[in-house]
Amino acid sequence: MSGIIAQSNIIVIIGMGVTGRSVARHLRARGKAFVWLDTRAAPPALAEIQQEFGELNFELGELQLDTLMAASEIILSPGVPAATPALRAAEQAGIPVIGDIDLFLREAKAPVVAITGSNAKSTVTTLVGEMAVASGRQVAVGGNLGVPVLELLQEAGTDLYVLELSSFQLETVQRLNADVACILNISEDHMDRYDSLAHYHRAKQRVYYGARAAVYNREDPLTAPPQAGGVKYFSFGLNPPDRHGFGLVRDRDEEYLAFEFKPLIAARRVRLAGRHNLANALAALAIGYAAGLPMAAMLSTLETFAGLPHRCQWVAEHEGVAWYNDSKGTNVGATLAALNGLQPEAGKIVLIAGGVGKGADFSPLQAAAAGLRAVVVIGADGDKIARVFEPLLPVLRADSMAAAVQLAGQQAESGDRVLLSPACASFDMFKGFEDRGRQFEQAVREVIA
Ligand code: UMA
Ligand code: ADP
Repeated sequence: MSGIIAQSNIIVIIGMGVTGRSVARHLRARGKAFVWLDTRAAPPALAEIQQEFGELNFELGELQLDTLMAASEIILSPGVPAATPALRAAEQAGIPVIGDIDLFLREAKAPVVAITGSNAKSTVTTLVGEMAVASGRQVAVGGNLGVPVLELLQEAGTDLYVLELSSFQLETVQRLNADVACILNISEDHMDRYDSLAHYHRAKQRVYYGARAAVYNREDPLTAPPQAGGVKYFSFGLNPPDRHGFGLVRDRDEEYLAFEFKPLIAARRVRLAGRHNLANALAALAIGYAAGLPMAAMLSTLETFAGLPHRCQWVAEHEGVAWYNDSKGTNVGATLAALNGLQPEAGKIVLIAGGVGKGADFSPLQAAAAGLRAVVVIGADGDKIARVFEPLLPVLRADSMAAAVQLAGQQAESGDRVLLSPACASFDMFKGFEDRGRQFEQAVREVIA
């Protein structure tokens, strides 16, 4: 009898990445027993994990239904799809499949601001966090941008959580009940995991479930929240605002960020560069306003926040050519935003793109061709991007970042900009987007030396 009770209390953790480790620490601190699974035969962190956790009950490789069926609860890492057949079977048999976000919500004592979208999540999440700090709040910032949410519970005295959530994390959330929830934008991404844009969109929409206030992008209908009684709605967009809206207005020759037609701050005083970042600034204002942050502190943050590295970051200028690192541009929508954000004159940008395309359709990139002088492609899906531009522009192929930067430098003329914005993930050639961005910056330094 006692054996049966012990078995039914065992929690299964799936994934030995950053999330899985935070879940294991969380459960261990609460004296809970767990079995730890990873679908890979040799997860890269296994040795470190064994050192940290000592004797471990773990299984590697294909998920075994018997193990899943013995669990009281399965805590799934975001990198493993909930649609995996063994997980589906366990769920259908009544075993809850949840993620680290649900575990976090069980213990979080402060209001949660939840931000998702295909692009600009990290920028807006960090900016809202900075606005909260400037407002004197005890804010904890984390989620998909790096610090797993369970680690945030250790920060004593927190009175506001600001979380970046990915569609993968939202898949397992039942009801988020955020104080403020926002979808920034939706464009195709992760098409190797979702069978359609509609499927991806459904995962993103879960951010609004149970929210007290919803913030959405007026110019992107897919971000619109479901209409529910009692929910407060706020919008943002680069067009003039309406009621409960943040947007841009013009007064004489000056453009302003505005709330309901009331100018708040001149656009040129926003430190972030590029029009796409004005949309991000407006989104952060709307989210902060919905969360009750004071306007003055939010506006002064916009004057000082310079953005995150690897997002349209200026790297150097040499012989009239400016070099930009947008390594975080990992899908087509991001690269289009970066190209438009730099407001190119015709034919004055050399683009470096390519990597792991995640099943994307690259043809929308053609819309930016007029602004480009040449394209240098790299990586596994570089050829797919080459085919989009080849009839229109010079396209060159490179097999390393150093070679790509060399070729781009040869193509660029004084007054041009060279932009690394790959529209792809990086794992074919680099450890991640940061590694890709650093290698780009290093290669630029060598080329201009
Ligand atoms: N994996 C397996 N089998 C397993 C477990 C993982 O093959 O059993 C693979 C996954 O397919 C993936 C990798 O291992 O390729 C890591 O997966 P994970 O779920 O263990 O990831 P974590 O290390 O826990 O990191 C996750 C987020 N990663 C993913 O969702 C893939 C991190 O976002 C996030 O910072 C972290 O949790 C903390 O919340 C990264 C990311 O790429 C930056 N996110 C995607 C994006 O932004 O587009 C969604
Ligand atoms: P995420 O966390 O969603 O990946 P980031 O803030 O890291 O978002 O930005 C990723 C990339 O998205 C940037 O490098 C840029 O190319 C692009 N981007 C930034 N702002 C926007 C926007 N408002 N709309 C579309 N793309 C954007």
